[in-house]
Amino acid sequence: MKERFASSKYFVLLFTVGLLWIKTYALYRMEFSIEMNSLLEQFNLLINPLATLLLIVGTAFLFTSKRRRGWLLFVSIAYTLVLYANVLYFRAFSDFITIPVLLMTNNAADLGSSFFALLHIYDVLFFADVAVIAWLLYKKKVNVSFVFKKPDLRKYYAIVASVFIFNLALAEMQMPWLLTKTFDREIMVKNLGTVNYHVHDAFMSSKTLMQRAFANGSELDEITNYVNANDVDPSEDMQGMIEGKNVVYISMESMHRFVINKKVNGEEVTPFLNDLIQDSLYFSNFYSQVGQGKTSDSEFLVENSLYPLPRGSAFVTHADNQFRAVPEIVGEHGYHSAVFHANDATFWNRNIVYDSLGYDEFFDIESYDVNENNQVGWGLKDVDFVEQTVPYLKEMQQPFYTKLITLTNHFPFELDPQDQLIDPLETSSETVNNYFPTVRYTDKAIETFIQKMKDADLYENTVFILYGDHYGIPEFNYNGLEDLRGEEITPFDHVKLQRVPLIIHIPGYTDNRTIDNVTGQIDLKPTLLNMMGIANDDLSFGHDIFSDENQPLTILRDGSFITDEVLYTKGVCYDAESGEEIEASHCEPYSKKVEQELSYSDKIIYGDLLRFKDE
Ligand code: GP9
Ligand code: MN
Repeated sequence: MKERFASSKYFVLLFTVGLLWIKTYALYRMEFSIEMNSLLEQFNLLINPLATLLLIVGTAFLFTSKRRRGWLLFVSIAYTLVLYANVLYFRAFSDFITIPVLLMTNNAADLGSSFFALLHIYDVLFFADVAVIAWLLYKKKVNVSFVFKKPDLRKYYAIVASVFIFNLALAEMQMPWLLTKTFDREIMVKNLGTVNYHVHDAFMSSKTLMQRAFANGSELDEITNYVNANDVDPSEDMQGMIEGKNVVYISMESMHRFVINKKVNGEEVTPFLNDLIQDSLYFSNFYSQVGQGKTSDSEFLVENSLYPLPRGSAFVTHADNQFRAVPEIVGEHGYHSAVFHANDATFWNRNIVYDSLGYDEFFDIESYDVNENNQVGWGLKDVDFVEQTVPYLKEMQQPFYTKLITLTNHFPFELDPQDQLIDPLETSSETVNNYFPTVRYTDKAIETFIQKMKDADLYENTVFILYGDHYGIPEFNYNGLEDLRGEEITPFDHVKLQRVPLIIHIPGYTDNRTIDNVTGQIDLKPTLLNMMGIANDDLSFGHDIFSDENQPLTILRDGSFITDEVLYTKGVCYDAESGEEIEASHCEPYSKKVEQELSYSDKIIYGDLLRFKDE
């Protein structure tokens, strides 16, 4: 009798957890079309609701037995409603709810009358388990009389914590950067579960909301003064040079500058780009200035001429800020703007940020035919991507301002054998070995794109700006680069490895040349606007790279900086040319400015200061 009582006392707890657990897993599989790449991922998806459910259902036993039934039912309903709200949101936007999204009333308005269309008759099944729980509690009067005594409670929490840590460890094993790069909501939900995802999101949102709440317009005056004092007159030669022409940016995934004009095993890595450079303005000292937000940071720099954030991605944390980005500005001059990127629209929060930046259209993975024959690594192969993009451009209202974001040359650099136009290298790093064939493949994709643009009669009237978004070889694979170079990679070399190609190709332009000045992604906005004949009256930290007055100083997100003469990183001042250590006094004149500029830019973003601009 005693034994039966003991075994039944956990019954209601475990039964409730079990039912809600099964339901969550069923929803993951049936509603949230979550991508599964390995058995381990499947296992993690299965176990990820467990710790949370044990924790929240377990709270019922902190209450007196009188309240316990009500609380158990309440928890089950609340949990179900959170899941169900996500289901409805996912049906509408293929995305999970975030706090900023909840606070964005226009999103709710978008849903509007279509709300009822999102409801399915079988949705009543979502609540079937809650009905069973209610029946057990109130009709069957199942036993809820036991109390957690202190030692039991400790054991219980220890079990919950162990399950959670086990889950987290599995997740970190697959995604080592999961907690620092919390940009992909599907990955968060897949690995940590819906509730933990929401807890994390709420924490992040409140943190940034506070900073915004305490901001006021007065800080903007100081920053405006700083920017004006450092402003340079844009180049008159280049002013309006491409007025009225279409603009196509190509963001080349993980494209280091060192692949340009490089041969491996006797073969060029980028034969097409090498030729293109002969007919283009080519910048050989152009730096990627990204932080943790990687590709999204490069986009942020290029569109806003603001620095990316020191932690996380501004695309994710400050998507709703007031910006004054290039798509919005050129839109006021009759341009139609669009982004092409064959990845999930929610990746890096693009579906939300692109609206804030003023983009008219976003052609995401849904706009592309992706099948098992044309994808590799992260998704649609670059050649197929550009081939499917040109017809959209052909239909587009002109002049257009567009951006294509390539994907195949992404870590870990996977490629099908038939796409390997050069052999992998043989260094001690698999990553470095595979990097060169995928770069070679992207080079071919860009060649295909330019050819298709010619075939579509779009080439002559379009300006092409190609840039690398950021480095491709992570530091932990530098051993392969060291094999290749036959020398150690120093902190000085590490900074130089942040250089990416910048190619401005203007069909018919005759003054093509290579420009060695130190420049960075932050400079593209003022440079392009001047070339388009549009005055840049906004807060931009970059400068027109063609201006005679320009005094090169390129600042990286970690506080490193580069001028024509010096390179500073990790507390050491170097001669920018030779890489020799020089006296700190050579770098000191810039240090204060660097710090000031980064902190001003952060203030603008954290305080959402541009919203005060017109006041
Ligand atoms: C994903 C692509 C890659 O859509 O932009 O992002 P990354 O990992 O390079 O930041
Ligand atoms: Mn990238």
